[in-house]
Amino acid sequence: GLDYPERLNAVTELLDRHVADGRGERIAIVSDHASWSYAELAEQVNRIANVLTRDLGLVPGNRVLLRAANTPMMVASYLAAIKAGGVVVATMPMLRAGELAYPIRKAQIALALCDHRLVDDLKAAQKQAPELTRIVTWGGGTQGDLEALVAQDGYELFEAADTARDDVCLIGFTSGTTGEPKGTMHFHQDLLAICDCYGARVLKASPEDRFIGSPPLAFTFGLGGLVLFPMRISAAMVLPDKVAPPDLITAIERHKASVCFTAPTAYRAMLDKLEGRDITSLRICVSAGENLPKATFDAWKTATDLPLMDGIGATEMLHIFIGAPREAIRPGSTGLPVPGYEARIVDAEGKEVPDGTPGRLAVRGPTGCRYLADARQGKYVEKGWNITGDTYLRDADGYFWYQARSDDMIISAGYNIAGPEVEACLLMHEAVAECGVVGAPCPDRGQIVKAYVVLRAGLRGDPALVKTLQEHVKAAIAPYKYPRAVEFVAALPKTPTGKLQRFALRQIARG
Ligand code: 3SK
Repeated sequence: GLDYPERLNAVTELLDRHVADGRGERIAIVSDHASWSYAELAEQVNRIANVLTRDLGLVPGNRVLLRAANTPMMVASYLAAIKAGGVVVATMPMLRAGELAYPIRKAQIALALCDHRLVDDLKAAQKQAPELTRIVTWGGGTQGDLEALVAQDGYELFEAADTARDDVCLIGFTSGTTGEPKGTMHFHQDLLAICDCYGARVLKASPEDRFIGSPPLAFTFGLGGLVLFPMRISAAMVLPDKVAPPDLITAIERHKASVCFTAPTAYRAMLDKLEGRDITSLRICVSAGENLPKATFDAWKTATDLPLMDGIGATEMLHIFIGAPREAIRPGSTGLPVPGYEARIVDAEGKEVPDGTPGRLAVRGPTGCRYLADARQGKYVEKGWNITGDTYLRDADGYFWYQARSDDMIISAGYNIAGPEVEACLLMHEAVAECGVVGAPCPDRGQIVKAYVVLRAGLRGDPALVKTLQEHVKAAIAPYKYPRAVEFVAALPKTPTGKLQRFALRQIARG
């Protein structure tokens, strides 16, 4: 069962227990530059926790923004904030000032730890979010940076904050669809529960495994797959500098990684580059973040003899809640509810529909779902059931089969991109009179962001203007959101009241 003690700090269980029980010499983190044992990681965590509490005034319950790529310092900072009783808000490295301001304001974050290479956008965000009063950087060799602070005498030991199992320890922000992002709150016990449900019952990795993958730790898919699952079993996490394919292949080869967490797009991209490479160290490949087409499953199986373990998770639930252990995979299906979770298919009124009927996927389990001060709680969570944005059907054997996205979210190469956000950005360009942004099918990325643009009178669309608009988006919001396709049109489909009909645009985009 999952009956964790009432007083629980997740970091004690995930990290300090290994050191206390004699596993301190095991490798915890391998990067391209260094390797840290569990004992070394535990000490670094203690040092940062001391800085947070003694130098930066953190008290339990305070939120801490983290901004970095997947590096050992990011992992240590994440664990330190939680060990000190703080609440982590990790942000995607690619987010720009405007996108960073929202979580800072919403979660009332006063303190940030940041890789020095990413600090400019965070400083710029302070103008819109004055709540953020202190940024401490690392890696820049500047006075007062984190490395200098952690080196202080007497900082090597730190007693974990006496937190309760249901104290919040992280807030994961979803990418908003039509509205603003939602902050999903997770407890200390949730960090263990995903390991003891999905990790232990579906993934079934071993302490000798070396975990690698591409999702940022700010996306809880990455946090679980690259940090929490290996830590629970004292396995190693591999955090190379470059994880986008084909670099991921090089990193797997170099570090002899055996468990990989990434999105179908990355598996497809790796397939094209496997010739002459040796990735035989791999034994478990998890695919999530977007729908896994059967063709991708088949191609990966043919090329590597490994089945892709498909899964669907949600920031709301922290991690994967439907998937199948290797021996029970049915190619093309996402799988079965992860032990500990329940899933069902409901109609528009929330009533369960018969097997074989498509409907909205609803899920309930030990790790979800509480939004941070959000009236949408009532819309998306009913009697503990989280209503997802995906349309699925369940077959007579209880397997779940993906049908489509139910809302306006575009999922491209594993990234969730809200069409309305890209529209808002395009509309800021002087050439654009109106626009609609939807997902268009793409064999490699699942979907791409496609913009239909009505230009201002007198202007003509040409490839140079396409490029200009793309650059405009890349400069204003996270670059992965830019429209890879732009089509100039005379008018957009509208309702009689003048509202954009995105479903009609989606049909056009599907061709
Ligand atoms: O399937 C997803 O998109 C997901 C979201 C959050 C955490 C984990 C996963 C797999």
